[in-house]
Amino acid sequence: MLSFNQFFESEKLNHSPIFNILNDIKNGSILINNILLNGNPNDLVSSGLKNIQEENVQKLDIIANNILLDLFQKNESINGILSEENENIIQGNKKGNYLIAMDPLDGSSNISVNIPVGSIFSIFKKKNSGSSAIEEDFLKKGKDQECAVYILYGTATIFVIALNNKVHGFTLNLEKKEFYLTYPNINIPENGNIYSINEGNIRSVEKEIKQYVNYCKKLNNNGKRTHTGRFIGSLVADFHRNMMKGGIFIYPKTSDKPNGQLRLIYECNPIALIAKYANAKSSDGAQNILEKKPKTIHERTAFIVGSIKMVDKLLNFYKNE
Ligand code: AFP
Repeated sequence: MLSFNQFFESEKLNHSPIFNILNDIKNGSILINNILLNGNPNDLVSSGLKNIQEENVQKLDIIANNILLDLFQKNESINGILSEENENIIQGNKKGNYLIAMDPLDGSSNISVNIPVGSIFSIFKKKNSGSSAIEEDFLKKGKDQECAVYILYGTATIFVIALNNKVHGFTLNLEKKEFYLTYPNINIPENGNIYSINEGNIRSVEKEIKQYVNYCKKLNNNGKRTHTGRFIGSLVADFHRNMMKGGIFIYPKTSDKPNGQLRLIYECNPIALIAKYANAKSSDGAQNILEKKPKTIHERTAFIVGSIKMVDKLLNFYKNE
């Protein structure tokens, strides 16, 4: 089984700036994983602070953010960083020509109850190097991403990457402190039977979402369910399960969150790129996620992602007005 380094050697990418960035992400995730595994859960939660989206900040959110920012700011290829935890963009090396947008610890409200969390990264090129990063540099369509990564800190720790039209998964060997290629060329089944949505919101979502959820609840001729509902509340974990088994994840607009809950640039775009390279599909109900041009760096969006046939089935409800 190829190690992380051997894989990039085999792809002849081991001397590329992108490899150095991925290596930083890998090292950062190993440090975060160590804290998650060895920390006292009570020390990891609730800093008493709110982030710029007015959400409670768990202590590990801050720790994870600092670990990653520290690594990225030492990387000469990285010009600027956008993080869920920081209102403004963080400067890197003026001469670098890469930008990173990240959610350092997604699903962090789950930490105290021992449920999987994740880190999400979007990596893309800056138009012109030699100048400091500005917000405008980050307002790119998701299709312009060079590479996307998430790490799932679950029963095992898995590093999933979308690069050069392919998706690969690496599993962390804790003894060797190294990731190994365990899931080469991941393809999301074109159909599945898992639907993931927070049904607590069902009364405040668009009628098309209600129609789709009702469709998922239909029984077959033998009176058995046709679909199964699964919602962890950690995007990375919900998406990963659906990617491996076939399914759809939906976080729609709700009446109290008219733009949806999830952030376009550093949550939805990287997951959408991974979905695309694994032959799946994403949308906000009206538009492909990867075609959306963000207007602000912390913009939210409705998010539908998963097996092609399931996403198409849902989108058909929008077409049949
Ligand atoms: P936290 O990072 O605050 O736990 O939020 C997680 C998340 O951004 C995403 O991972 C989940 O899919 C979604 O929010 C869950 O939101 P609801 O609690 O509204 O269902």
